[in-house]
Amino acid sequence: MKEKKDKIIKTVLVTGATSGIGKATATLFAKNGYNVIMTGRRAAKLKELKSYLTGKYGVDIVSLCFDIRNYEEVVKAVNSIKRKYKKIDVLVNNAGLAKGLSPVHEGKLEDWETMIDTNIKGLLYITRQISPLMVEANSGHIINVCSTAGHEVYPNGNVYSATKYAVDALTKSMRLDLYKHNIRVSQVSPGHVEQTEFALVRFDGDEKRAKIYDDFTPLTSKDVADTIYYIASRPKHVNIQDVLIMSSQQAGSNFINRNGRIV
Ligand code: NDP
Ligand code: 8X3
Repeated sequence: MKEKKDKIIKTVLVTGATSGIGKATATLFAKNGYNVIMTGRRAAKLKELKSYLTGKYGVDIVSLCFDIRNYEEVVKAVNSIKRKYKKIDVLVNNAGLAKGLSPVHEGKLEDWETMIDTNIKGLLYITRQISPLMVEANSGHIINVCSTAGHEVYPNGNVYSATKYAVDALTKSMRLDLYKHNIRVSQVSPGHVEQTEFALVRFDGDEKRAKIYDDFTPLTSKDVADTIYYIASRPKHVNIQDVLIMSSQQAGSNFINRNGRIV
């Protein structure tokens, strides 16, 4: 007779789940039976996604509304879940953005601060709060969302690229700090991704400038979510360190075949 085993329910924390890659990732983990803690600044979007995922997949969904650039807000948010979630199995460090696309001599300081504070300091703030729980549990998996821009530069991408090079360095160094605690540290580095608000945010809501995917087919947010879930679902002895992924029409940051979308 087969022994009946209780199913172990895992918990994932996804930052920046109100749109794009984070939303697709939160949805995919919920679909696969994970309890999902998701974060972002837009309360209405979190509420809408929470009600959709709870209704559709019947898993526990917690939404935490805070600005990842503010360390006090990060600490408060993580403290609010610590009693219920002693163990976070997977942390997806996804919240991030690009602001502007200008040569360095014309760049806006405010844009630079926003990117550095969100993409580097925000990632560090949440990691500082969640990684001790993983060390205590002697298990866990951190998956950072980097970019092709973290591996090569392109004209006017200066500070955004610098923040993603920093993410790459943090992925590598966090792995050195944490592998002895049985914690995997991985990274996904996508090229252009649609079904996101990335371009709209980069160009300050200018819809015309944000139309950058009309003449080629980029990746979708689901393609990246699938990759993140694949990384998270490997057997415990396997750590995928980095996945550099681009659409078939992109060969590098500076090489895109813009001769029409794939039909
Ligand atoms: P979106 O703009 O669709 O999503 C960004 C997410 O980050 C949103 O949920 C947003 O939530 C959150 N976020 C931004 N700033 C903050 C903040 N200060 N505090 C809390 N949350 C914040 O873009 P993507 O899905 O494309 O971006 C996700 C990640 O993927 C980013 O790290 C980006 O650099 C990376 N990436 C994107 C690519 C692309 O072409 N789209 C390619 C390669 C990497 P809210 O606004 O509610 O706070
Ligand atoms: C987003 C991709 O090429 O716009 O990280 O920097 S790119």
